[in-house]
Amino acid sequence: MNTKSKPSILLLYPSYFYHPSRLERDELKSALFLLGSYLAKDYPVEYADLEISIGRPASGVQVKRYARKVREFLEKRQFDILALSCWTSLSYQATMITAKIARELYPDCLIVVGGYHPTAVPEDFVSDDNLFDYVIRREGELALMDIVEGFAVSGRPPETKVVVGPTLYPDKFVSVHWDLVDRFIETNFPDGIGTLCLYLSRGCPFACTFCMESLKDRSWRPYTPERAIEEIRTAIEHYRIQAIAIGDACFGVRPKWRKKFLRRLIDLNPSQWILIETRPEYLDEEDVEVFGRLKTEIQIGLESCSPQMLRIMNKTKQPEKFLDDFRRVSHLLSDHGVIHGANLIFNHPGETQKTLEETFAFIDEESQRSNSSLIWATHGYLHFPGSALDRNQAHYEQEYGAKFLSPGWWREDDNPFIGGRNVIPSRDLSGERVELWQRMFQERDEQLKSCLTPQAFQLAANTYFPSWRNDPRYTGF
Ligand code: B12
Ligand code: SF4
Repeated sequence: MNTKSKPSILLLYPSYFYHPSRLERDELKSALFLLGSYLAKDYPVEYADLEISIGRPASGVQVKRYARKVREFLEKRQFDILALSCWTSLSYQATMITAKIARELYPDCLIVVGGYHPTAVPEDFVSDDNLFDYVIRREGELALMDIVEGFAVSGRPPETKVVVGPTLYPDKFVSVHWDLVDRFIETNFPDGIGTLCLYLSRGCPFACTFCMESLKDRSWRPYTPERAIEEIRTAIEHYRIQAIAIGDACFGVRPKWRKKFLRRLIDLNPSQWILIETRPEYLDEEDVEVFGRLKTEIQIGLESCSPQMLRIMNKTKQPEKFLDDFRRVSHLLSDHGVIHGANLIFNHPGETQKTLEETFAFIDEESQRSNSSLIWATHGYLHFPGSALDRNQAHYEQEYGAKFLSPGWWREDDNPFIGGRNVIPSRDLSGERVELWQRMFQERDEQLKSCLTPQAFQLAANTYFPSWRNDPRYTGF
């Protein structure tokens, strides 16, 4: 039995492998420092992020070097509980390597894992050698606190326990405990943080087929608008930050909440950029006017402009209205000079040439407008275990001829970004035609550039389209 009544916890994000280097690193892993903030009021906690301190290995040799560095890192630490965040399935390889090294070095320590991947596939962490002591599904705060509190009495359980973390309600939401990350930031980001992601609410009432969010509690649970503003204010005061991203799964679901929050945001008048991702039906003219008065960038999870695909994705039951709402909001945002992105997922199972043509017809119509602030952000479909689509794979295979060519891709030693995308969306888009959407998008390069305002063009070149930096209209970062 362990005698420690105040066990120390090492909260660790293990990194992920083969991540495309053009994508920026998240300087602070918000879910992890929220978990840490919850525990730090009662227990000694260290926050660590190996993506930042070691890096993202991108070859077999680099993975070996990564493992060596993890060992050196862990050898220098003292902790009773190692809490690993396998936040996305893409971190599975790094999580397993880190857990194995920790177990070798510290056979008696408690190893806990949580995040979206353990929520979806808990059995990936259950093995005969009981490498992990606890696998926490869904939200982690209450479950982890329970484990930490029980550690003195229970020590390591005889075999791996899978625990469903209870939902955290707003009366238990904690504020960021900045002491937890102060040293980390000073060491790794002496010039300040580019973007800090804050969560002002939890839960999303929707259940899109490709998204993992619906595996957690779907009830929408916000801070009060007053407290939400307080979180932003403290973050801004605490660090030199260029942008605050509101990372909510579904921002501003209740109009009354949204209005109050946005009015208070105007009063706060932050000089930093405020980045918000939401759905088109959750924005109206009044909201857009507020955005126009602040430095805001809005991301809209549109996913497709084909009504049929929106239905297949379960994005909405009324796709025509959804697209109309988007068009209306996008025009308002452009009229107020607010830069906004529309996120699109191409090649979701069920995609065909016809649905691609529908999407591009919509894009063509929108790019007829001049002085637009709308940037199209495109992504190829990435297949995540545990999503509704994954659970109903057979339906997509039979109905559309979809093929999932790398089952269990996250467990392989190869590049998970390739394995996860190794999906044939339909009988119509197999073979070389899998890349049809990229060709169709590329053909529109000039038209997509020329409809933008100079500001939107610069931002698009800096963030999404590196090749646009060779364009004479580009003036630099
Ligand atoms: C905000 C967000 C981001 C932000 C993250 C900002 C930041 N600095 O942390 C940004 C935009 C940068 C981002 C990036 C990416 N994201 Co993202 N993101 C989200 C989003 C929208 C919201 C997450 C949320 O609600 N968090 C609120 C907090 C409170 O909840 P939480 O994160 O789930 O954390 C709780 C639990 O997971 C658990 N937990 C987490 N870690 C641990 C560890 C332990 C020990 C324990 C006990 C518990 C535990 O406890 C936490 C607190 O309750 C989700 C979902 C969505 N709607 O799209 C996707 C989502 C998480 N993202 C996803 C992906 C794939 C990515 C990227 C890989 C995209 C890419 N191609 O680059 C990157 C990876 C970034 C990284 N470093 O790992 C996927 C993950 C799917 C999967 N199974 O892997 C999601 C689920 C979207 C989807 N497709 O379904 N993302
Ligand atoms: S994609 Fe957005 S709207 Fe759909 S379930 Fe996920 S968080 Fe909710």
